[in-house]
Amino acid sequence: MALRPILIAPDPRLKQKSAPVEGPVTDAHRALMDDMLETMYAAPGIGLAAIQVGEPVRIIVMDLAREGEPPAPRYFVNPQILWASEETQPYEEGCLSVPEIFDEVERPARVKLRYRNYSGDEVEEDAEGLFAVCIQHEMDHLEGVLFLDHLSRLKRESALRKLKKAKKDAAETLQHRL
Ligand code: K1U
Ligand code: ZN
Repeated sequence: MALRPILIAPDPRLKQKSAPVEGPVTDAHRALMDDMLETMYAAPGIGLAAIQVGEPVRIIVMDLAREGEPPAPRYFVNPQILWASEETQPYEEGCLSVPEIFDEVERPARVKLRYRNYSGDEVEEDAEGLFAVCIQHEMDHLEGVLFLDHLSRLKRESALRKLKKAKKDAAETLQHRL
């Protein structure tokens, strides 16, 4: 297992659409999922899409266990939303690729999913609450969409300015140290 660097917006790779896993789920896919999970736990976060570590494939990892609960890793290969409720719910979202920015996004409250798991078995499952929020956020990453894209233009542009400044400051700090 290895920690992988997480891409930070506005990295253009985060805007690309990820390709489906063709054929069976292999040991190479499982090695990527293991790396992603380790990277997500270290961040720390509750979800991660493969494109956030630079791999444009339709793979997501997640762990929604609360503090003090045993780890509950989950793996989603080629996830699809089969149904979404008309009812929506707001949630204050964050993103490991958009550090230190949080804002409310409104999404369907419940979704029905189909995906393949770590073993490659096909699973159908209903999601609600934080699970529904997180899987929709992560599936947006597979389409090259960030939670910022759900916000008003004003909020999105202000967030992107903040991110660009933080990147510039970090590069300057690094240069002063060399
Ligand atoms: O970058 C990501 O896609 C992961 C993101 C997932 C997410 C969070 C909240 C709403 C929707 C999707 C995160 O994990 S951000 C960090 C976070 O939420 C968290 C970190 C530590 C403890 C608890 C939560
Ligand atoms: Zn995210």
